Amino acid sequence: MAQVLPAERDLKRVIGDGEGIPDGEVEGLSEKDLLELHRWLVLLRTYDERSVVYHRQGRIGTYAIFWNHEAMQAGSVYALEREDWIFPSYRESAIGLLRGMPASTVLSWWRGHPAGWWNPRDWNVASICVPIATHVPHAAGLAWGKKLRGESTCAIAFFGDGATSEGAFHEGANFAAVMRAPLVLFCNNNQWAISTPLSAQTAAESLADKAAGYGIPGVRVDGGDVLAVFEATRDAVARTRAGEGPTLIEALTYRAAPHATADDPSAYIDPERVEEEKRNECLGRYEGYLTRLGVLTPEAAEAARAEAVELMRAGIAAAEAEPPADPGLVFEHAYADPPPSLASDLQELRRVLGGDGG
Ligand SMILES: Cc1ncc(C[n+]2csc(CCOP(=O)(O)OP(=O)(O)O)c2C)c(N)n1
Ligand SMILES: [Mg+2]
Repeated sequence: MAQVLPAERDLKRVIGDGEGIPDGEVEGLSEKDLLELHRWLVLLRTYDERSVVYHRQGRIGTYAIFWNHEAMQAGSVYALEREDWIFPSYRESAIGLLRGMPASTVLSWWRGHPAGWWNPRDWNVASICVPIATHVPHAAGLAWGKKLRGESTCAIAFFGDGATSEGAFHEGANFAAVMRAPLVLFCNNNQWAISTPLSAQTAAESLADKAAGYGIPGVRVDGGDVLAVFEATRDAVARTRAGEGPTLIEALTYRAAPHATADDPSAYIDPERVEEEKRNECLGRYEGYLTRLGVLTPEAAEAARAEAVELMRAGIAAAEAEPPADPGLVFEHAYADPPPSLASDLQELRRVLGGDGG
């Protein structure tokens, strides 16, 4: 019979504030690990900030900003093995970079170019999921399949607070729990689903509480604390590998940027709360921790930034150097027997684009 563990009320934290709250430490992480985690955070932060600029320059399309979500992404992926599967939502679009995926691939995705669609098997990173929560059952199915094959690989699915109201979340979480599938359910609770606040999303006291309904553990972690996220995910991964099934991790943060480049949050968000969050953003917090520990020098931080900026410069250049895609691709793979109107639509599209399809 499923054992129902009580949801952990308190937020797990490792990083102190340099004043009254002391720094903790995570067992098993060497100095090299700590610096690699820093490099990952810088890579994601730089990717995000440069992407907003590229959007404004008209070089990528609408873009889902993940500023201040980096600790949740880097901390959790660092707890995985390379064979473990990642199921990202649009908020984790660049998570493949942490596995060595070229920046040009992700930038191409945001340019709507086919070069942005990778083979998930190449990176063990599933396609970026835009429909809310529909990837949770996919992740549950893959994880269950790995278990059936006797492999020790697990999967992690990333989704937002809003996603926990979706049927697909429920179906995926319930199925994975019943099958004891090796799945980590990672909720980035940034307290907004576009303009819908958490208070209008759920009557539950915490999202981690929902785990009790599935008979799995629910843990709450400070989503701005990369080390606490790492530790919570490492524990959840260990549970999956021990055959104990899924864990729901609720990583608490606050969205400090617009939902996406097409959003104007001034219509609904409290600007003071956003400013407070910005002052406490996750990369700065981690750099403070590493500096207090004597592990990070300003030169090393600058070198990590320079490396990431160069990666982005090369990435956007490579994405822009892709030859234009054939517009016919838009019409392919949707119908076994395409209706005749599609042929005339395609003809019209080619005409509008300049005859040669480009
Ligand atoms: C099935 C579905 N319904 C609605 C949308 C439109 N939509 C896009 S983002 C979003 C909010 C999701 O919020 P949350 O799950 O909290 O994730 P966050 O964007 O905050 O990371 C919605 C409703 C969608 N993409 N898919
Ligand atoms: Mg959200």
